[in-house]
Amino acid sequence: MIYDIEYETMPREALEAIQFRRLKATLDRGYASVPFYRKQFEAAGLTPGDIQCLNDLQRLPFTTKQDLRDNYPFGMFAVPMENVVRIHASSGTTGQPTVVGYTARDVDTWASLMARSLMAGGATRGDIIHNAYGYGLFTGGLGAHYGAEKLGASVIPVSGGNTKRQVVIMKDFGPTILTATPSYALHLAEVADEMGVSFRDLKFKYGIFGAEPWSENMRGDIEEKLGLVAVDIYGLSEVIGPGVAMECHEAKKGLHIFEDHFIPEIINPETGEVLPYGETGELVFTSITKEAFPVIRYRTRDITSLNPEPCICGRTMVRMNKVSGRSDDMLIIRGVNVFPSQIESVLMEMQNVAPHYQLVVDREGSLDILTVMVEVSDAMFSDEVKTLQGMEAEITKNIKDYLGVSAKVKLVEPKAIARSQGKAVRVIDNRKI
Ligand code: DLL
Repeated sequence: MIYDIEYETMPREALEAIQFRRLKATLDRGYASVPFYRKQFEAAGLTPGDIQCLNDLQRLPFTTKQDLRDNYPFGMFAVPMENVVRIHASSGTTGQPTVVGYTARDVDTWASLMARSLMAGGATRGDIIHNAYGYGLFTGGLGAHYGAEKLGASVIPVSGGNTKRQVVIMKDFGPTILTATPSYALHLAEVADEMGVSFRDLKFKYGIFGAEPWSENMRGDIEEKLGLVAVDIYGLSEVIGPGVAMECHEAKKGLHIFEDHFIPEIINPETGEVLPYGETGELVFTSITKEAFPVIRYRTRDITSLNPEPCICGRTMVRMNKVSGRSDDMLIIRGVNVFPSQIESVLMEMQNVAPHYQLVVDREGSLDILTVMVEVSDAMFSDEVKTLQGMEAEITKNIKDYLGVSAKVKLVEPKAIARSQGKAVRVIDNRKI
């Protein structure tokens, strides 16, 4: 039994009434139990009682990743440790990791959200789910696992890595849904191919891919190579993990935010001003049902926009467009702002380019130099017409034409770029070393 599905198609007014009730409970909890949030209220000269409608949320200060770090490890928990049943942490590639906690009810809420996400992505209880998200402190593996069980599907808890064994399992067990990062899904297909197994002959119907940005063109490439329908799932540890927003397989156009649990806002990252629907900026979330780790106006650093238009699937929950990148992943190359996913879009438009690339940024004097390393496909070597130099020139021109950025393009042999078992490393920034 999946709870809460009725919220997905609720008229706006009814949903907002529920949101407000839940928001109030969250603010009371934060104020009473987390010294950081009490200070935030005090700094704004407010108490929870001053928040009298959903719009009043905008009167509260933001919470940043730095605030979570300052309260490392458990300072943001709103319940005593004896009520915390699970702890996860973000990888923390830069600085201290962020630690998040869950009560038993939080774990159950999350499982329901993931069950709803899997359903939106095409899964049913009759499916076998090959779950190749990493199990561990990362929320992907266990998040998808609990959701799959809640849905009543059969889950194979294979995690990331040991890729050849995964191919054997996929062949023998006949899973119908693949959950993985998009980059690892491509790697699975590549290894399958080396082993003489065609992904297209396997039983997969849907792939539920997320945890990293992937362009629309990458979706096309994955769908063709893997012979499945690819849908996008979004989430972050600080807010709950995967299952904050999910694309429906009917439209595949933006991710429905589970607004019965999270209130989204889009802000101008420089000024903090709240932007209207349709405008692009930084995504901010307030959780309204979490017990152990409530977040109030948490700045995700993810860049997107919100779309309130009705969806063909019938869900009334607002959609966020595909995340183009994180504000801290944005490269500024000689004054031009560029996200790795924009480069990816250009690359994926081209023939004979493999979906594996890496961006290297160096500084020469006061100039930033961007080198795009991209693998050519095996087919390139049998292509008599195009030379490698010709192709490099074409990619350079396309990047310049579409993004206005001058990049050096370096074609590399198939499989030259390291594969990842989780999130792909797209940028090597030598300027920071
Ligand atoms: O990546 C949770 C997750 C697991 C989501 C499995 C989807 C599937 P973190 O490790 O805390 O949590 O990383 C969160 O990853 O702020 C985004 O920058 C990025 N991200 C997550 N999903 C997407 C997506 C998990 N669908 C950070 N598209 C977020 C683009 C994504 N970026």
